[in-house]
Amino acid sequence: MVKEELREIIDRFDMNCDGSLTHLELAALLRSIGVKPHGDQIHFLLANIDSNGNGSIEFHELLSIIIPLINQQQLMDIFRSFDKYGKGYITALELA
Ligand SMILES: [Ca+2]
Ligand SMILES: [Ca+2]
Repeated sequence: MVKEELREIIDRFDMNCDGSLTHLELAALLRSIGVKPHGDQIHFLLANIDSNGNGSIEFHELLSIIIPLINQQQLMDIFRSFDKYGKGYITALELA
């Protein structure tokens, strides 16, 4: 359940649809949940999350860092912030 929601969130910010997040895409994701990291902090985060060292955040890398940090309720709140119509899923319109 949490995985699916996280997947939706990642897809939302994966601008070039390659299935992973660059530091720019990660920055956009963080800003959307109210975190405004500096460039240095983004690079620090990226270096910590990017366990295979390829310079971008794959889904499983984000999952491994997010799951211990965030409880399901917080994740649901993030998800709902995108789910403007309260249908329980994010429509193409909301992503536009
Ligand atoms: Ca991407
Ligand atoms: Ca990686």
